[in-house]
Amino acid sequence: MEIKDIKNAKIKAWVEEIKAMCEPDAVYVCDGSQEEYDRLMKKCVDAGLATPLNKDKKPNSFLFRSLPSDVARVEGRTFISSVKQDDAGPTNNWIDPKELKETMKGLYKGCMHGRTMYVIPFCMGPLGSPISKNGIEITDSEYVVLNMDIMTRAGKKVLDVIGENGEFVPCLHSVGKPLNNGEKDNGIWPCADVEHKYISQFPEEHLIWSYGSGYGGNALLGKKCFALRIATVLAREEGWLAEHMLILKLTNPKGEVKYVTGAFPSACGKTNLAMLIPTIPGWKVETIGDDIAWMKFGKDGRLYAINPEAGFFGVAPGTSDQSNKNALISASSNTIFTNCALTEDGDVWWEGIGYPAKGDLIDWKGNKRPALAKDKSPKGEEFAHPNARFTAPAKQCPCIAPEWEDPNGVPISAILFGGRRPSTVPLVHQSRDWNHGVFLGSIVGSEITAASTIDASQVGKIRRDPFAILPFCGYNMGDYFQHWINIGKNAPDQSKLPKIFYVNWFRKDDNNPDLPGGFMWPGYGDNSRVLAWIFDRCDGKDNADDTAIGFMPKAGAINTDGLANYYKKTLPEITKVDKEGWLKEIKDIRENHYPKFGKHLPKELSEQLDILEKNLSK
Ligand code: GTP
Ligand code: SPV
Ligand code: MN
Repeated sequence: MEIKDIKNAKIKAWVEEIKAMCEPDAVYVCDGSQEEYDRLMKKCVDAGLATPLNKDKKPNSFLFRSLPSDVARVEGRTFISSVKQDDAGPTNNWIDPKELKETMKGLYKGCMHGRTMYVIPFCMGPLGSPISKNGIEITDSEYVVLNMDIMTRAGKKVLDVIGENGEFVPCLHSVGKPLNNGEKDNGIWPCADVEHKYISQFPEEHLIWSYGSGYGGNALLGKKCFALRIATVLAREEGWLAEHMLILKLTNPKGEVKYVTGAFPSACGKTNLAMLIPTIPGWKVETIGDDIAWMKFGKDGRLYAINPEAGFFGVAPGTSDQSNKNALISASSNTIFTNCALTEDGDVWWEGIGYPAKGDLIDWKGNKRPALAKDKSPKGEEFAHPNARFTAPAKQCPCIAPEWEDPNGVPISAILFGGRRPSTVPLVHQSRDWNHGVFLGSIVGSEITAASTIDASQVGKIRRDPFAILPFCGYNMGDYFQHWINIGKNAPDQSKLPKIFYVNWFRKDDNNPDLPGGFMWPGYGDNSRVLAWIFDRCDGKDNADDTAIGFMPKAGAINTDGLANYYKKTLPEITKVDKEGWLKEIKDIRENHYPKFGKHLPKELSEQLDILEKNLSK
């Protein structure tokens, strides 16, 4: 389609304005058809940017390789450009919007020379849902168009929904690599140097400008930029929640159903939990979403969640038949792979795929190397980048719940928080009430993973990542805590609020040679044992002890049937209160974490910290 096919005057004017600034060779409005997808993919293959995979192994699937400077989100180059710095808060990078726009306009000027400018109308959430929101992404990257086609509902149908007067969030993206004088990409992933990358959100205008990166959340602007950074702002204005959470449907052996959301930081197990295959008989998990949840109160006073996305942008390494078979099946056709290794027979491979590769591999940097006899590689020598990803349509997931596109969403019974904590935080504990739950969310910490940094030396260090939304909150995190407190306070019916839990699959004991990876809990499918306890807690079952830190499983309340003996031995250790550890935790929260928020820290949270300290000293 062309600009003249756009009926909405506001969209048309904006597209014309960007065209004049970026000076593309051509402008194309995406209709979202299969023909368009195939044509753009062919363009990528012809430019040497995409490799078609073997049709017998991965039908209609393609591999892209990016550059080492463009393998993950760039938090240091991500900005919340609010009018006042105080509104961006202590955890976001801030530049005055006037200054940032001047800088970025300088970069955008003529940045699409030699390229086509694509206009992608997209919807976050099921079309026609009262919770969904529309956006228009302008980009000069075919890779982005192709990924947005899988990750969102995109194309002409969304222009029809927006109509002549509907609202939309304008999202501008350029890879920041103009092609002058007939220059070609020649198989090299286009992007700008790190210091010229800008992932900018203008919260007052509900506007996104991204420049210089073609990767993931930096470039697929519906995801982190819109569905979290801008949506957190909208959610606060409108009284709902936009969260970095998976959504799953849990069915017990009696056929009773509960829906659960979970906020874990990047690469900490959301996709895995959302698609889990329970190891305890009779239980079933189905997927609603694996990364983002938008939640609003329904007429019945319960909190309802939708998944604003239509696909999975999932971490490839570590995904195997054993760990996440459903993700592998989701990505077995019609999938885009990024930074995975390529096998001799035209399939993809990554560390932790469950089997060694044969012969030579082309690694994610494009180098041919003989495969190792195992499915692990030394750090820094991986064949697939640790943040290699698959982009797969959600509808291909074998365990997608039939109601995953229900425009009204699903009613949430439990909210989980979690992260990679090698010590202190137990396998599971439950908050006493809503505010205690908000406290638990506010203190989430985790080891840094390859998803959140392009600097490998940072990986493994522990940092606080409140609500797992640290890199994705579009306003002052202290005010975000207050918003969560207010949601509880103003809930239409307090008794119908979801119960809040803190889980940790990642306790470690490196001195126990029995434990694979040093993990004291098997994780993955065995997390169903914890989900079952949580399910029963939501029904008020008497299966918990009231401890200093909250409700914890009574001895024997976690089903251990079929669990390896060495895990039965570690279980008491990871289900008790580590008093020393928590006292250190309190000291760190009091001295380093909470003071950052100054007057924006809700008094309810300092009260919770005092209560915890008092409980522990009893
Ligand atoms: P983002 O897409 O970055 O937001 O990540 P995510 O939270 O969806 O993480 P994902 O489920 O893709 O998991 C990332 C990594 O954690 C993978 O390498 C998994 O193998 C590993 N992982 C997931 N669940 C578990 C678990 O229960 N135990 C252990 N030890 N590792 C896990
Ligand atoms: C994350 O980092 O949390 C992701 C991947 O889900 S990205 O979309 O690149 O942010
Ligand atoms: Mn994520």
